Amino acid sequence: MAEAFPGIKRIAYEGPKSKNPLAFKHYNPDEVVEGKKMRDHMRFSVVYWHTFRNPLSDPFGVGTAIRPWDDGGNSVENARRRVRVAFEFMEKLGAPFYAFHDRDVAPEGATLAESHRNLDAVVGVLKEEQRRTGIGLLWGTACLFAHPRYAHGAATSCNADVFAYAAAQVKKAIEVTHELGGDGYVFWGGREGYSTLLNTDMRRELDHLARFLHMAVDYRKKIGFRGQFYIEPKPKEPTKHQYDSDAAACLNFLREHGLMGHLKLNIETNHATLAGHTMQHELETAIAAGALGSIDANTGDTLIGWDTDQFPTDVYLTTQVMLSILNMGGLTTGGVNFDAKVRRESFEPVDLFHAHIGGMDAFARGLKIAAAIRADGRLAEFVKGRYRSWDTGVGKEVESGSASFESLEEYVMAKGEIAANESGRQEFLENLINEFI
Ligand code: XUL
Ligand code: CO
Repeated sequence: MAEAFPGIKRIAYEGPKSKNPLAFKHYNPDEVVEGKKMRDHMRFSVVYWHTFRNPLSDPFGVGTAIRPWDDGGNSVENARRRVRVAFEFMEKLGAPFYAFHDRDVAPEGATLAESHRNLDAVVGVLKEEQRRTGIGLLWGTACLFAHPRYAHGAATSCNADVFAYAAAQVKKAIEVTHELGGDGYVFWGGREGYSTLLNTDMRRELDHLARFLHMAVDYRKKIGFRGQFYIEPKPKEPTKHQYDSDAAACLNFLREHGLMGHLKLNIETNHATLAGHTMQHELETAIAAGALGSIDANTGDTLIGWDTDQFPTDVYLTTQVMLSILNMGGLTTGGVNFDAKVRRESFEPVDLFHAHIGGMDAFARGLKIAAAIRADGRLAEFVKGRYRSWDTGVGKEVESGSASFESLEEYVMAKGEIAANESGRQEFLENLINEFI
């Protein structure tokens, strides 16, 4: 097969002074930061859906993407050819991982059996290309939102037959993820939510969703799939309210239904901001529960209120993300997965390279800056010092559980009014961060 990206060689690290748009200025995979290679810190992953299946259409117009290798048809042959192109791209980019939905890689058939067969026919090529290149599957997932059968949701559909169909589809998607040695499997609740509560039995739908996830956990054990399960929060779009609206809602759901420990969270920046939170807030919420697994790296647009899935280029953002990840002790099964798409106006194949190189460089800078902030130590020291009243005396008694309302009343009666609070020093800390950016 002829090269799909002729003239583009393996993207090399050329350093910050390079003016070559097809080179990394900051991402140097073998460079060691805090005792670990950059490639292992980030575990970059390319998404199949946006990078190889998105025609770049929008609600006002058809796709603009120029993809000479793709005949635009829905044949298995086209799907198999596309795999070769995807791996050429990822190999040239130097991305160690990728992620897919079942229906991104292979066409849906007229029956479930035909869809399974189509998937198997493409998985064979994926396997071959993984072996040839050493590129691994970060996670697999099932598309439970595109087909009309999922109009009312999948696991939360009012129609039990749809629930069954979704279960059968996910069963197969977990099997192929396992077959491809995937490090994880994602549950993003596509249409698991509602458009109006007038027609919705919320209690019942949530119970069904929990039952679905328990079945997935049981099946994963049964077939010996050891990859990590993730749930991906998103507040709205396509439905008005998605049940997995944010990290806190997901954690509450997992706890309520006995699923904590079975699933971690896959946090996406644009979903965080749609939920009215910062990415850092969502990460810290997940980390506090010991449940941050992976991230979908992208960004929204402050002036557009939907999931624009843009490539991350804001170094302040990537610094915050990497600071949280380093403080947590790093990613293990998870990675920095570019759930991002080029703009409709960026329709040439080379734009796919520019986009990913930019995202990888932005994260490499974020990593280096976060490591420098940690080495400096002033930020962590400030936060630790701010809570020092909890390390001894009455604070320690509260934290250890030995204090009560009575003991605290006695303490305050003897002590009198609070002597002094200290400044939170927000501006001082903001300036401190900027010293490193
Ligand atoms: C949708 C989204 C999904 C998930 C995987 O907004 O983020 O692509 O990441 O289903
Ligand atoms: Co995502």
